[in-house]
Amino acid sequence: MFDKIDHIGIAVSDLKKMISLYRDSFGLEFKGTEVVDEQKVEVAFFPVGESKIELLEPTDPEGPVGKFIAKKGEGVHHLSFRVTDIEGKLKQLKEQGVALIDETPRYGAGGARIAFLHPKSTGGVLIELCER
Ligand code: CMX
Repeated sequence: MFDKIDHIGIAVSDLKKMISLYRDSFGLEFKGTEVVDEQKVEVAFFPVGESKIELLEPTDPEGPVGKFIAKKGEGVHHLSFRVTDIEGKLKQLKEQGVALIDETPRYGAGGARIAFLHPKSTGGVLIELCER
């Protein structure tokens, strides 16, 4: 079903400060930032092995990450699994009774096609499927 962990998304309220932590203190390679209007976030990328850390700062308090920080504070926001045939995977998961947030994929950071599963059916973890 899933090939590998594509990235871990972490909600932050001060992207500049957290970029400095991950780049300067943790010594990770900083690959730049991107504003993803559709998700109302600015994302900073840090490859780690085969996966990435994505720091997510809300660009709008009413977006999903803005609401998350207001409710729960900063922290791990989602886990993204790399897949092939994202439509087929969504169909299989739906048939197995998993609640989908996205019935069809949309576009995320880096031009990836992404779709989310609802945390109510995944043990409280927001899971993203990601096809590149
Ligand atoms: N992880 C775990 N649980 C979460 C969550 C998260 N990231 N975000 C919200 N929830 C939980 C809430 O705690 C709440 O639980 P309770 O009902 O037990 O209180 C429930 O989900 C509903 O949350 P809400 O605050 O009322 O918010 P909404 O229902 O409006 O939205 C969600 C929740 C998950 C459907 C929405 O955030 C969403 O569609 N997320 C997908 C898109 C996204 O997160 N994009 C940002 C990153 C994009 C990128 O990587 O580029």
